[in-house]
Amino acid sequence: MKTSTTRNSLMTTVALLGMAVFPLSGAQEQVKATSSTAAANPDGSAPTAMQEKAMADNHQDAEMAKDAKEMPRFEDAKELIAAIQPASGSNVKGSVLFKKVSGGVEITARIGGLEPNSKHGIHIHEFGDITATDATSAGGHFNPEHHDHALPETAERHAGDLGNLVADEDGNATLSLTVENLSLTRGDHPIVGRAVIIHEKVDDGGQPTGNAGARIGAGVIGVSAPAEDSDTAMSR
Ligand SMILES: [Cu+2]
Repeated sequence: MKTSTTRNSLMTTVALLGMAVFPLSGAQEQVKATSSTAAANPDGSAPTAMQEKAMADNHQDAEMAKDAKEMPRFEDAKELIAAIQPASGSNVKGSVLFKKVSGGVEITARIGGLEPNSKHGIHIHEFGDITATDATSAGGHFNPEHHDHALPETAERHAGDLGNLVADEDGNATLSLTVENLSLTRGDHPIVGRAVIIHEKVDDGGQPTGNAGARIGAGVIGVSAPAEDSDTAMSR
C-alpha cells in the first residue's frame, strides 16, 4: 500500500510536469485517483472524528466571520475586559470588566489566588505589554493628566489608580467602583490596549506609586462581548 502510494504520487508529479513518459491513459487514471481521495486522506481513508471536528470548526469560524461584519466597530465597544494572568510566579487569576455607564466607567474586578486576608494595589498601567514575567513591560501607571499618585477617594490622581483589592480568607477579592476619569475606546483617557496590574502589597497612596511592590497579576484590556448577548459573558 505504502509503495503504491509513493509510486502514485510520483507518477502524478511526472504527469503534471508534462513529461509524458508514461502512457497517457495511465497518467489520467493516476490524476483521477489522486483527486478522488483529496476530500478524505492521502491514503484514501475516511476522515477521522478529529478531522471532521476540525472541518466543523472551520465552518463555524467562517460563519462567525460572516457575523463579524455586522458587529459594531471596536471604537463603539460598550464593555472591555482584562483576563488577569499570574505574574512573578504567583497564582493570581481573574477578570476585570469595564462597562460604559453615564458619566464614567463602572469597574468590576474578580480576582482569585491571592494570599488570604491581604490587600493588593490594582492599577491600570500604560502599556498592554505583559510579556515580561514580572510584568514590568506594562510600564508605569496610566497617568494622562500628570497628577500625583493617590487612592480613588482623591479626585486628582493617576487615571489608572484603582485603589486596592481586599482578599477574603480564601484569597478571593471583588472590587466594584465607578470612575469618571477613564473612557473605554474614545475620549480623553481611553484604556483599551493598556494593562491591569495587581500588586503584591497594599497601595498606601504614597508617592510615587503607592509602595505596592512586585506585580503579581497582569492582563491586557481588550474588547468584551456585551453581557446581554453573549454566552461567555453570561458564564462569568
Ligand atoms: Cu501598579
